[in-house]
Amino acid sequence: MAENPRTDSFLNPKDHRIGIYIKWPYLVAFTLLALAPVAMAWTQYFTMGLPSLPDSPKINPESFNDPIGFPAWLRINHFVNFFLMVLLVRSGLSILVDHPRLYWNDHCTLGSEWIRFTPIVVPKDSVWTAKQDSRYLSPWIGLPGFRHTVGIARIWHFLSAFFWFANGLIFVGLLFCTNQWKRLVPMDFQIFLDAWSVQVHYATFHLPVEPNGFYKYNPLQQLSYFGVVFGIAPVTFLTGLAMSPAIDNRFKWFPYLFGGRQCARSIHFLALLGYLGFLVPHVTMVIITGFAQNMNHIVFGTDDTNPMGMIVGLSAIGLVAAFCVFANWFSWKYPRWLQLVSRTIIGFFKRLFVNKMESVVQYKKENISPYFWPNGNLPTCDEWKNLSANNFKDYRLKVFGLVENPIELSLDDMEKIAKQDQITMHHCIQGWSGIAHWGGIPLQKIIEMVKPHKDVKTVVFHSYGEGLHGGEYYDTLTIYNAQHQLTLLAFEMNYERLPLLYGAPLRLRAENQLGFKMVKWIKSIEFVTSEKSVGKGFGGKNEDDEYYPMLANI
Ligand SMILES: Nc1nc2c(c(=O)[nH]1)N[C@H]1C(S)=C(S)[C@@H](COP(=O)(O)O)O[C@H]1N2
Ligand SMILES: [Mo]
Repeated sequence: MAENPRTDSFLNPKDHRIGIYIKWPYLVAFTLLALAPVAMAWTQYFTMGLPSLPDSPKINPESFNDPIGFPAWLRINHFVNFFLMVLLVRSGLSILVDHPRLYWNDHCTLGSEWIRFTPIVVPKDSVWTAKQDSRYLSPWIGLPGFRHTVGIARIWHFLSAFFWFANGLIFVGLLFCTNQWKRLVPMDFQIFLDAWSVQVHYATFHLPVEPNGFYKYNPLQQLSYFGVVFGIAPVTFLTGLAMSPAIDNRFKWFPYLFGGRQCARSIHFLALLGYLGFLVPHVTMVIITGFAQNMNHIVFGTDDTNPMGMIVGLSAIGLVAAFCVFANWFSWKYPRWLQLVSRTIIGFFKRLFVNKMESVVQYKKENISPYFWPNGNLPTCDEWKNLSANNFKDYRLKVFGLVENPIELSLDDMEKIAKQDQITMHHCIQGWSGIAHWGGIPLQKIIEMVKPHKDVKTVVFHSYGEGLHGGEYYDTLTIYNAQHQLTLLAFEMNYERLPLLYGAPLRLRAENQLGFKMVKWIKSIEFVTSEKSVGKGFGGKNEDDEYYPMLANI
């Protein structure tokens, strides 16, 4: 199980240069947005002077009705949140650079990205696959780092997202079960005006007299905490869900709450910038407004200047850093364990919500993407080349395994049996999407013809092509997913015979799954009782080698 992440086959692609290239209108817009509150503050300061602030009366704890100090649950919750956010950000960055481009359109058309994290401008006249385009980060930044695979990064991201969400629910729940909500929720309009006055002070380098955060936050502080908890956090969660193929192809409106699947991905990234934009001033203020006392507030729940809060707090941050080192090491050494742990924990969540979602969403002809990213390597075997030389006239799809009636079908046979057309959105695990028309035979028709045995649970799709690290590309569907209405063996794309690059003669479409399940260049289909008997037994070439999930619906 031990594998060396530095070996060549894992440093894929070899060229993994990173850079940040943002289109200038966006750079200008973001800069203006960031500078506007500063410029407005200076203007006000020069024209009207410093605004007055509400005074912070000396608080007498005996007669104080609002929350006093920070109870243990809140302090623990704050630390758990910090720990999980570190994992989320590090794994999230690894996922981001697996398709290092962000768009505001569903199609991911070449050149339409508003920001890219790669120096590479994709050539328009030669094949450039999404896998070639992927990047990976240094382990100082990314989790796991080095290995290009998005599989492990997603495992960390989803595991931490799962606990982060639970932690967030507990936080908000207890906030309202106690009187702690009074610290955060704005109760009158005056607080917005006061927050602005505080901003004028900060932006012009005037530190106002701070209230003691043990009893009360300053207005700007309160609003920014409120914005993070009740604004950015839910947006992060929802835009994360809006990238799921099962959810998007079940509820069309959902990703369009954010403008579509790629907008959701862009907003998910902007939310990260939002957190960082909060974190930097937050930590700065904690340090400059009385570091020792502030640390005691959040570490021990006490209100004094004893250095113990600093010592224990900084040690806890050290522990988080140590865990990051451990997480990278564990990811390289025992990726299979991670895959199995995430199957159990994330599998539980998926069983509750997404596993039974059947795709229904279809698009119109005018929605078809002008460009569709390709993935995978064209088959190199003679068998496929010979078939291709003859336009696949001699191609016979072999359907075998635990079935009553094994069959072989030519493309013409399939077309005569049944032809279904669908225009659907494809979701690649790397992050890109695209809309295309697919024409082919519903898999259900073939299942009816071959009559699988009662104990068949899994359908295997064998390809003429090879995986990234060599060996037959294959994948599996559960018999349940194989019978969906939109599960199709496609021999047409965009109203023409399936092009070679996109999987000729035959490819799978399973719209509630991620792209890697949709085997191209299909050679044969096998019915088995369990995925364990095929390949390394994890349900597909990518599941075997890249630790991808077997049920790929988020
Ligand atoms: N045989 C084979 N099928 C494959 C792959 C591959 O590498 N080999 N890549 C998968 C992945 S990761 C995706 S996203 C889709 C891409 O399909 P496209 O090339 O039509 O965009 O094909 C899937 N099917
Ligand atoms: Mo993919």
